[in-house]
Amino acid sequence: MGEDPASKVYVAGKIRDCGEVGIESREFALPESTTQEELIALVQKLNADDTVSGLLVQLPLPKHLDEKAVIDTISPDKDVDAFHPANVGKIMIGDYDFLPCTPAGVMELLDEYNIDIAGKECVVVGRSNIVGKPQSMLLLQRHGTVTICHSKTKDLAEITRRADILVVAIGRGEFIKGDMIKEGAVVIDVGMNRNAEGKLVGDVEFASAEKKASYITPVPGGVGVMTRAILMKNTIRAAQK
Ligand code: L34
Repeated sequence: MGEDPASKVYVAGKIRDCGEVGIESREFALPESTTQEELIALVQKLNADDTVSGLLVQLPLPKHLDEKAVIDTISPDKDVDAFHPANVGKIMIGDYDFLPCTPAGVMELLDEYNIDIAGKECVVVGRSNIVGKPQSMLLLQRHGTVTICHSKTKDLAEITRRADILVVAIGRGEFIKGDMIKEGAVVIDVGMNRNAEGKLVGDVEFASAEKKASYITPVPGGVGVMTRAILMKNTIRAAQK
């Protein structure tokens, strides 16, 4: 929807990934002027289309559109982002069909590097519905001791310094510095920000953080590409179902 330059890059990446994996994709690049009714009508049409296994509405939406109403319209069976309330609720219970792409990508990274979660101090910085909250639930399901921090948290550095596994998703460029990280911690940077020079940076200041961390994800080339990989996995799962 509209002219968000970051969205264009992300969606182009998803379409490219589909081609590589062998998933047929269709893009509907709707103008900023699209009404709520028109967008909802398109989602309903794709819900009813048997040739479509999965669909997503790339966020953010232009301000005049009601994100929640649009997400509520997506068929939970085709909801490859796992943003629909029915799928969000299933995550709370631990009995789910799809996981949201970014937190699931983070879990897959931890598993791929054999990083144990059980009993570990896991600190999630950020409490969004699409990353912070589901990420916390997934770490909890794997028996982490989870603390969720946010913009109102007092003594943030004191809490982040306790983390064995630190997941940062606050949307503030290079906010977490090396002195906020415990020696040997695993640092996962979900952030995607452009700094004053137009360079892509995460929510973690990589240069100072990598001196402390045992493992750390780069930006770009870290969590973002995992988000796209899990979207492919969810779409194949939707098709199989
Ligand atoms: N509905 N909206 C919906 N689903 C999603 O899963 C997303 N998200 C987030 C934004 N809005 C969404 C994404 O797709 C973030 N996101 C996303 C996807 C891909 C990448 C980053 C974020 C990505 O490909 N990152 C590349 C660099 C891209 C660049 O050069 O800007 C990387 O290497 O990290």
